[in-house]
Amino acid sequence: MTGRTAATATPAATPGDVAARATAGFRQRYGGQPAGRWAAPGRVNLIGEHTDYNDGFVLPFALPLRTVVAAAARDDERWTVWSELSADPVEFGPAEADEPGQVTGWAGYVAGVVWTLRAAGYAVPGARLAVASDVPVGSGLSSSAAVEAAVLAALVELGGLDLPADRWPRLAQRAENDYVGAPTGIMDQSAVIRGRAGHALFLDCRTEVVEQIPFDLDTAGLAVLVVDSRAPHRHADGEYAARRASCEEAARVLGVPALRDVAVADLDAALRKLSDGETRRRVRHVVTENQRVLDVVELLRTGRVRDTGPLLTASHASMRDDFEITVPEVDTAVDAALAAGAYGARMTGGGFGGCVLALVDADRAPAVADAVTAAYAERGFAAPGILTVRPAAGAARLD
Ligand code: GAF
Repeated sequence: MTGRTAATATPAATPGDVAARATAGFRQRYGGQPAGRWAAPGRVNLIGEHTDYNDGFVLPFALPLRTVVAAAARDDERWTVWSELSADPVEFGPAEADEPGQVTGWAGYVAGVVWTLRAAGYAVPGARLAVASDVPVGSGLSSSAAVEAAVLAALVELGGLDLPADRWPRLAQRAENDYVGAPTGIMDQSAVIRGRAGHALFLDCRTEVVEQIPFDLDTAGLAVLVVDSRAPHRHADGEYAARRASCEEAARVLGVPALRDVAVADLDAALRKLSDGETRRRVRHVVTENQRVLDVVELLRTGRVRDTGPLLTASHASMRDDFEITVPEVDTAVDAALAAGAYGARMTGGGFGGCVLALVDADRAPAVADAVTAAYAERGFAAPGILTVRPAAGAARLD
């Protein structure tokens, strides 16, 4: 369930709407009925930012906002894909699918999935696909991973491919890294594929071992607010790649396979080996963030959900001051939420805009949302979008 707080104007779409839109799109573009509909959600990350590509720990959860793909196999080796984001369908065949980057824009994520499956040796069925989505694009809620996962689920089933779901995140990540060309880690694909309702997904990004950590907000009388900062993604791609390169270079200098191998207890000694201040700050963020994930997991295991708040806020300070990936809009949302009584608040996702999450008492959610909206108005920022969310299920066939 997703609810919009009093501070927002647009009513939330019901989960059934998006599936109906995908089916209607399929009928209208292709005629006839789809063979099935497959859904995958967006995600937020409770904590563990820029730790995934450092072989570290993350704790995301899947959102109730979903992308739905209505699809049917076709007899030839061609893929036609329509999305409600664009007027005309895009069609491609093996030549474009086998050459990374040939299909661009949103359809590139679909072609990337076809590419990753074919590159792994699977006989991917040709298909007609219609995509509808409630996951906002460009808000840092992993709309691209949602498309990848829903398309993957559809093609695996339409083709009867022998491919267990625990292998999907790595394949979807490859689509994004090697076909689309975005050097992301494995968090988003894991969250949207392996997420479970009522749980946060504790993922060790080195081993891909997951543990479902109960995250029952209702019983605790809590809510998670997700604030879309509406900040434009300024240079996000280049800055993300620069952070990743800086972390990898630091690991090389420190003589470890990845920054995950630097424990908090060894941080000071590690920092002394690094000559420039910026790299030291990057390393300090990653090492302390990994520890914060472990600490939050420990608190959740013992039911101390409220006590996670200060760790969420410390994560934000680390992203702001050490990793330097926040922008005034997200800092304003965090500060306003905390001043209005949130237990903790932080930017979630890759940074340079995107969303903020805040942990609040459920009955305070409207007041905190109003406070954030008022702080935005005072600073002259475009009004934020605000949702309350609960952990939802990962990718699945709908019917
Ligand atoms: C983006 C990436 F896609 C993830 O892999 C992760 O690195 C995240 O930014 C930052 O934690 O969402």
